[in-house]
Amino acid sequence: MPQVTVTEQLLIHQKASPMATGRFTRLLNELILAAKIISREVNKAGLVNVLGFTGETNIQGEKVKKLDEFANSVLIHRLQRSGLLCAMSSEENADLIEIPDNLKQGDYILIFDPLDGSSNIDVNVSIGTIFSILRRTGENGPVTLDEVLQKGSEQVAAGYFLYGTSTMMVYSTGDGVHGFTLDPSVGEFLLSHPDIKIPEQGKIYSVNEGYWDYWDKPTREIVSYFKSPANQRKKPYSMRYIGSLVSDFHRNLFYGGIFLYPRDTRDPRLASGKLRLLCEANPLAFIVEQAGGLAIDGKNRILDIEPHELHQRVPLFIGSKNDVQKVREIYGGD
Ligand code: P6P
Repeated sequence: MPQVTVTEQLLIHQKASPMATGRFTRLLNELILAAKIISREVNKAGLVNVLGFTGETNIQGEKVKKLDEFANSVLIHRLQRSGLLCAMSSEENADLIEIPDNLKQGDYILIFDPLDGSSNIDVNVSIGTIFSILRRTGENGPVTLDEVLQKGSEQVAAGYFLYGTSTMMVYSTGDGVHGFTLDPSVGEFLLSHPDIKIPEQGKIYSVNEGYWDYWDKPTREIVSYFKSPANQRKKPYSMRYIGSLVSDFHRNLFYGGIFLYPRDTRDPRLASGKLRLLCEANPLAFIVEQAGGLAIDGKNRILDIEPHELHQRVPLFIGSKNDVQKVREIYGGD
């Protein structure tokens, strides 16, 4: 059976959209090229001097690893010159990344985490690039921050690249979720997982139980629920936690389950949790809902949250519908 490349898939989607101009297709192709460049570096990280730290820290107060910096600069350099964006926001950059005046502007806004899970880089654990695409709300001229601070439900597309045992691209444009696997021998992403659906009920929960003492009572009740075989289930869930959001999310997307990153009291900056709304929670929430799952902050749908700042953090409960509903029930949501 002839393999479908992601480029062919994008063209099929473009032909099906009467208003399509081809700009969106070109934007995703630029992202794909950037991901191939990042994948090449990630896959030889152990062999060249890209491991270790640059010595700087990013807006999140996290030590920046050389591959983080490399991935961030590849994405910014390529996408700034695409002529398709009017602004970008990266998890690594404090402020909005504008398009220099000497470069052509477009109508799209790209928000990304260049290399999520980077704390795992030096030990060969899967990491990934997460992206979210919005359309500007204003007509033209300099982009305002308000145009970027849109609810996740406004995303025109979202997805991630996973640099693991193979490099995968999983994305949605609002018409289901599709997975592509990079065939390095031809340098193409080939359709490997069409129309992905997450099981309604999982058997895995993913949370860093090391923070138990910092959680409030309902959060402990939630985690205890998934640990206990007594709750109308034959056996307890399995706990799987890689410490790389993209990897934990990707496994649960296929096997079913729930990923939890609750707020905790160990650090005032984490009062709303550790994960970022715009570049992590929103894109993955878009994907999981398209795959039949749910994503909430404990009570509210992630995609309904009105952002008020670029690096806003949010508690995240994401995965199989029935498991996330259980979280909402215990937190007292509707
Ligand atoms: P913790 C990686 O730094 C990250 O942002 C996510 O990829 C991951 O899920 C989370 O942090 C892990 O955080 O506090 O459990 O180490």
